[in-house]
Amino acid sequence: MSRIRPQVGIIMGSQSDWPTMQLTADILTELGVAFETKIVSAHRTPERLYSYAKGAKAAGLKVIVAGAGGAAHLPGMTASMTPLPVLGVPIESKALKGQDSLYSIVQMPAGVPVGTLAIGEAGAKNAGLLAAQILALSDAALAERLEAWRKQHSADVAETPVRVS
Ligand code: RP5
Repeated sequence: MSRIRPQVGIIMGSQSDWPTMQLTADILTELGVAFETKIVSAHRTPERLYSYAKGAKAAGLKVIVAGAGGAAHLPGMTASMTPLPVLGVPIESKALKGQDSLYSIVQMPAGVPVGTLAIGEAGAKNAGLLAAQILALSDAALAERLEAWRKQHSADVAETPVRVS
């Protein structure tokens, strides 16, 4: 059986990040984009991070989505070791509600960019969409699927609010 080569690498600092990062995986599945998922911690598994980031381009990946919480060094450290675009998802932490994660990811020094998304679920979902949009620049079929997704997304918004109580 032939396996489709993943184009997006979804990495996260911990198993506890998966419920959030699953939303990135879900949107990529919906759009028919091949991806892989790995737990790679900047602090607990630095060697794994080094070999993943250094080998990502040669492995055929085009975009990396990195989710991390707290002292969230994973997206930035990954970006420092790969020429691929890195999208960072700040995980909503318990202590500081993800503000720590956001500030850790967004304040990169000039020269090492990380495309930082919103805290939590919205960020994870948008990271999947943004990764797909990057890939769609050189994939007409994916661009069409994205356009259809957006049309459906708009069509799903009701014009009149419904009373809930
Ligand atoms: C970070 O520490 C992870 O990205 C996670 O968001 C956070 C907490 O990790 P666990 O203690 O739940 O494994 O490295």
